[in-house]
Amino acid sequence: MTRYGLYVITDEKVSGGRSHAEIARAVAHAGADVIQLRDKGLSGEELAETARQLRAITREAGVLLLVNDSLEAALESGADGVHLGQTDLPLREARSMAPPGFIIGVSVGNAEEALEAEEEGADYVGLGPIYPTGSKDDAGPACGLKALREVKAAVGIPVVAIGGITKANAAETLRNGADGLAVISAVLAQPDMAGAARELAEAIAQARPGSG
Ligand code: TZP
Ligand code: MG
Repeated sequence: MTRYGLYVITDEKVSGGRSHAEIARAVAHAGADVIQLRDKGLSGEELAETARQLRAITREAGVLLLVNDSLEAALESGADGVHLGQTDLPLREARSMAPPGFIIGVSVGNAEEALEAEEEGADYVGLGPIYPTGSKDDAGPACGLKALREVKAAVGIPVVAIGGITKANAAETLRNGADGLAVISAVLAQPDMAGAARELAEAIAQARPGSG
């Protein structure tokens, strides 16, 4: 099964201007299992071009590349998959346009949405914000660990937790059902992004010994 362990989302504002490619280069060999390219300010062509750069970096490192929002940019760049929100392209439509094995993740806010995503063919769900976050203006209130346990109990596909995750709460988040931890500021807001990624990857490995 795909391993979502440490899932790093790129954001050039939170990184203090360091580019998507710089972020990817820093974390690709520092324990990231997945890199998601996320930039709501780029045009479709700019997003596809940036995704192509990240494809080269992630392929060489053996890291999964997902593109946020845009199935087109994901397909054009040869990314491993796409991450869709509740208001993006409907999952069934995306699935019908994607090649076999293409990963589709969906953001959910509760168990009901998670179940629906699973039934429609999502490969994983992203649940959040688990904790308060400053990295997404419209993230809404934190849903907490109870919602994480409920989502984990509702679906059989992997659950990626997002929002306010740090090395301090990583173990607790995994204990409450997360299969992967998606982070922005815990890695990108640090001067040493590679070091921060390594510390998080280590926290994840320690919290689930033997889980590969
Ligand atoms: N979706 C829900 S919370 C969030 C996104 C993209 C932001 C997560 O950023 P951080 O800095 O890891 O809290
Ligand atoms: Mg989206």
